[in-house]
Amino acid sequence: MAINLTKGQKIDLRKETGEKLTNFCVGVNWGAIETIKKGFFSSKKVIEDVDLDLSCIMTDTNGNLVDYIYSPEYNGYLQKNNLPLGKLTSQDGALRHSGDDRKGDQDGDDGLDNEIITVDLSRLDESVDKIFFFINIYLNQGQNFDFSHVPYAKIRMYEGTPSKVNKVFSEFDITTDASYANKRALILGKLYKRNGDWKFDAIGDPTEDQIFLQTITRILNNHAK
Ligand SMILES: [Ca+2]
Ligand SMILES: [Ca+2]
Repeated sequence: MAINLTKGQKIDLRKETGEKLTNFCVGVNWGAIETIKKGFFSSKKVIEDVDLDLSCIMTDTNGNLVDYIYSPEYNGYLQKNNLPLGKLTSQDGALRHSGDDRKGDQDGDDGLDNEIITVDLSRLDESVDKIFFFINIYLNQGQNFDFSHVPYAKIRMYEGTPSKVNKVFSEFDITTDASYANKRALILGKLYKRNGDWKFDAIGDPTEDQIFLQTITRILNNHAK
């Protein structure tokens, strides 16, 4: 049975067999916003794309940034501002992002995650002590919504690959919590090392950040030390 995570819950990365969980995926599944526009004679369904971005940063025991994964879609802006460019793979190859999904499920929940980070803890750089996962809503021009408008957004950790789910280890439902209204960023949780073992802490902290760079700064200041 998958563990249904609640905010602040800490779990060991151990399978039911007691074996350590070292290879898994962290995936986010979400849907586009559906609204019914009523006319005089008929109504029609209008679908609005929802672009969530899953990212992560790795820090060392002193809380300093070691590496990161965030979308290269923002490289134009990042380059202009002399900021590190986006990338989908960590330097050690231990973490890999499946790529940017800009729309969300268009036809109801397909049960598959729209953005996934594959994790292999055995390949991780020795200096990495914590890995923080977070998501940000990217608003296209003319859009204005927050997590409370997204029909569903769920995070899960599972064994398998981006295209095949073998066994779900834990799940975390984002949009059912009322505190996520008016929020466009969410610090999902952290993997952290304790006495050589990896654990997961479901932080579930929503924030008003407008862009992922603000979320990174917030994590480094408030969570990584
Ligand atoms: Ca996206
Ligand atoms: Ca999906």
